[in-house]
Amino acid sequence: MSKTNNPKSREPLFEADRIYTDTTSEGGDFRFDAAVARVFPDMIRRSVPGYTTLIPMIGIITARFAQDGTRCYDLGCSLGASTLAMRHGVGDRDCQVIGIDNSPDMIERGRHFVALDDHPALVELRCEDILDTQLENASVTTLNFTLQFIEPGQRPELLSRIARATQPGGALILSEKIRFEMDWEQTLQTDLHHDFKRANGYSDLEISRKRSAIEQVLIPETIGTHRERLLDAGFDRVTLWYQSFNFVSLLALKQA
Ligand code: GEK
Repeated sequence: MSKTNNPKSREPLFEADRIYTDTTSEGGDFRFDAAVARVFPDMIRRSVPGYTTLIPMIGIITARFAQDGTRCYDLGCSLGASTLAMRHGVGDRDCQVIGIDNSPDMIERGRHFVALDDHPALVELRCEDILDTQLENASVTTLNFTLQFIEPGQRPELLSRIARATQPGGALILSEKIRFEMDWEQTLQTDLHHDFKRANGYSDLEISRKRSAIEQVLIPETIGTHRERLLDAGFDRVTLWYQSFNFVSLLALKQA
């Protein structure tokens, strides 16, 4: 696949991810800039095992927990794939769906995807830092592979703010790349993830260059750490609802 056309503008909506094929570029830490935003749908589908399954499931979970008269937040929404799944999950309930990302390139491109989706529920995309953004009256919040990019020391406060903003009976969907306590498990699951990337057409060089670029900015934690911190933050129950290799999604609930 190389390009997917946007029928309205004839501009490609996204391109194939070839970012780490260029061995002449200097490298440096991974950033959510214009080059990444341009290839993002292809990059995330080929890099995150189960991403294309997770997105529609976020719609199904939203449909169960969204409440009339509340907000549904998608924090770190990128191009709005999970935001749009939440929009469809909300159905005809009176909910406002708000996607937030601090990458202007993501938000700008995300607006095109939202415009192409004709579901009537209200969607707003905001270019803001989720560490500063005001959260209130939430029934469903999604952090789909976003918390991993937040500095670990800042994670407890963010999760507490989300829990405080969540109505009784509301939910947080938390998807993350994780690490494992046992060395053998960490090695095996990482190898399987790399096999997945290879099967999706990434070369060994691309895999190792991406790994070096991302390892300072994506800090994975164990499932145990996530569970404990969600409970400390003010959620009452946590269940693991999805796992594919070292990628998981947890559902944290506030009692009704
Ligand atoms: C999806 N949820 O397609 N404030 C706001 N946004 C942030 C911050 C921050 N402090 N830090 C990182 N981001 C999406 C995929 S990608 C996951 C999410 C990935 C944003 C960042 O700009 C990027 O768009 C997103 O979090 C993470 O379901 O690339 O692995």
